[in-house]
Amino acid sequence: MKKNQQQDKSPKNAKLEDLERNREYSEGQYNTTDQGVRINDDHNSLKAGDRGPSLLEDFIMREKITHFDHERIPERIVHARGSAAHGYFEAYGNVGEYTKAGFLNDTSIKTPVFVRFSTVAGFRGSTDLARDVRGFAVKFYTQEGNFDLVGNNIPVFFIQDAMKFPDLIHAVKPEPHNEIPQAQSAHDTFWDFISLMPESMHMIMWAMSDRAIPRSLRMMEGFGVHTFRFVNKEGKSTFVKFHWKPKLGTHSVVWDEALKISGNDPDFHRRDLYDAIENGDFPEWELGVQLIPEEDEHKYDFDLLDPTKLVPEELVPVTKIGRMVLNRNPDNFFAETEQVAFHPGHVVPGIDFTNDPLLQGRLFSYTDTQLSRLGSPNFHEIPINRTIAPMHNNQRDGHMRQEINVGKSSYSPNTLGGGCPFQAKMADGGFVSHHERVDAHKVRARSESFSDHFSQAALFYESQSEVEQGHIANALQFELSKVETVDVRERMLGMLAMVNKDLAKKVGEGLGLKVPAKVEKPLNRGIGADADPKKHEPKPADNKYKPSKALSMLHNPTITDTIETRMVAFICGEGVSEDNLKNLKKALENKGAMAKIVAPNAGGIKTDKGTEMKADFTFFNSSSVLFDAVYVAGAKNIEALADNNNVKEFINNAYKHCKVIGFGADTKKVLDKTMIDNDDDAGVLIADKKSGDKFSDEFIRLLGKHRVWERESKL
Ligand code: HDD
Repeated sequence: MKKNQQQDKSPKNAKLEDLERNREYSEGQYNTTDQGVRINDDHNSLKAGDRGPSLLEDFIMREKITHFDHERIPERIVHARGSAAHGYFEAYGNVGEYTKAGFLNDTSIKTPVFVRFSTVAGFRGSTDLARDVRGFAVKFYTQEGNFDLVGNNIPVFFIQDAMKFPDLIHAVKPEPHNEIPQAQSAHDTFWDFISLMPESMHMIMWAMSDRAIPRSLRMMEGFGVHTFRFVNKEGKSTFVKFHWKPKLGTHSVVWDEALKISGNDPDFHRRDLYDAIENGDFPEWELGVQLIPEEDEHKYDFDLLDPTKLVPEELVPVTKIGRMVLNRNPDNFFAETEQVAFHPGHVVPGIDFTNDPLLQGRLFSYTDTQLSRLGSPNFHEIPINRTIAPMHNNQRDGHMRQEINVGKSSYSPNTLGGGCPFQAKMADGGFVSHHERVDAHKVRARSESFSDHFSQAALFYESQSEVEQGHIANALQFELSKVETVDVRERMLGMLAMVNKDLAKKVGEGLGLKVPAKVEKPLNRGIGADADPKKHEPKPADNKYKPSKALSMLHNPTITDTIETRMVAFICGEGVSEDNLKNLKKALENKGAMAKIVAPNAGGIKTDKGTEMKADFTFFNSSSVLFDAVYVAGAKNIEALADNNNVKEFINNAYKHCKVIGFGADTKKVLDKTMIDNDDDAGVLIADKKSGDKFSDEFIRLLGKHRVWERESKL
């Protein structure tokens, strides 16, 4: 059995079983052509003499090269860079009153899932640590058909109407004349567009926060973004917002670290997810919902249909309704991660749409894009996309059709096929769209109820801790400093001032610009030809919301102190004291963290007691940005270790990035050569022979806090 197959600990996963019929195992097999003919040599082409021309009749060479020539398909227009995993979802069975969806009610089923995380703007080969929104797309293979929850790690979006999506993406993608910059929003066209789109301001606060540089895909929240509907057996609908809450907490890196990770390991997030699953550290999330009765649709001072708004958790709490575990890596990146096709319009009975104009446009876009990306309307037959529910209809033919439909009728009504396939009544599980009454004129206009663009932006900013607010200001300074057009920078300062004057001032200082006294008008661009501009002029944020703890990663009440799966670099030289090593290593491992030996060279080291230790990393091929904390375990020649420039840089970076740094007994000489100038510095721990468990306990406590933020103001 292959290792991957052992990863799936759930007793039965119907989707993995379904995929088995397409898996190909070459072990112990002959190499053949695509036609199954055994090949005796595919190293040499067939030639007229060993120095002569190649022969056209060489079907083996022709086939091999032709296939190679056509290996690539278009990458996704957005979310091109992604990583995915298989797993399962288990319902808690507490939402029957609101939805009839079987997979959310039947607690005896483990519904298979395939989850793809992504960045938005970068190309397929771009770095994982780009400052960007992360896609969080979940395909549930339910017994009633596929349900796709195609969300992000941020609960709101840049724009209110899908019609603006091509403009947004054209603005953020590399500029068309020189295709620069890759996977970055820090350039003129993006900020030109944003500075003219007040509706984007709430999302901008999130996108400039540390949420856009996660520590791990396993440590991100996920959101369905739009308001959807639950529909129960009686046909009663309830508005619903979906949330994913990670078991490991929500954590991020800092910007300087993100830049350095991009150089050290552009696959940092992909590797982290893959390795965690290989190691049996299966990432887990709880699915939560905010439920809003239909009668309360107009109760709030924001519109539930506006995707630039969230429903504060203080107003409507999140109820946990199930959990998702990812426990198996894909066998083949292309076949699974690349070919998976998500669609917000893939819903099952019990879940329905609302009139959110962003959602409505998405319902068109996702099938359409697969037609050019995957090449045919038969993309649903690709193994990773096909449902595990029975599938019968009168759709026929098309490129690469796999299904062999038997019988002579492919139309309805028919008598020749016995009237099959039948229409399913609601009682038989047929999908019936929610009977919403719609009575209106056709207009091209934005609803007036969508026009408060700044209050929730202010709510987000003001809910952050001081540290997080500082990071938002720094991010905006960085991004806008890369914008060459001064007018755009100024327009952005005006827009930020509508959110929070202090923030605008701080950003302005970094840019050497004063916040303009007057905001450039109009602020009601894009409201639509049929709308009345007077009713759409947005006002500055009016602080009508109370700060919300749930919006801050540092204040979040669900924050956890776990150190599970955290990586600690143990800096060790030849002859390192085994006593220095083993206590902390054992204590960390007992709590589920990992100690990684970073040694002078790849050959490893011998301890003072002669034990040979394998090097996981070297001073030369790694950097502290790849770890959560650093422990200087020592070396026999402590002076040489202290004088090693790579070691100094390793520690200095960990210090700058507010990580816990521990020094083992007799290693203080190393500290003295670093930028740490005060031994009592927060998060710098120095052991002596008597420290014992106290040192490990404190190290673990601080690691559980993720970062030592007190240090940042000093830096
Ligand atoms: Fe989208 C992909 C999430 C608005 C058009 N989108 C895509 C993916 C995610 C999202 C996670 C990657 C799926 C995967 O892993 O394959 N998109 C969102 C969210 C949005 C959103 C949370 C707002 C709430 N998207 C949006 C709009 C449009 C699109 C308004 C078009 C009008 N999105 C697409 C697309 C993509 C896509 C072009 C590219 C690849 C694909 O669909 O399959 O159709």
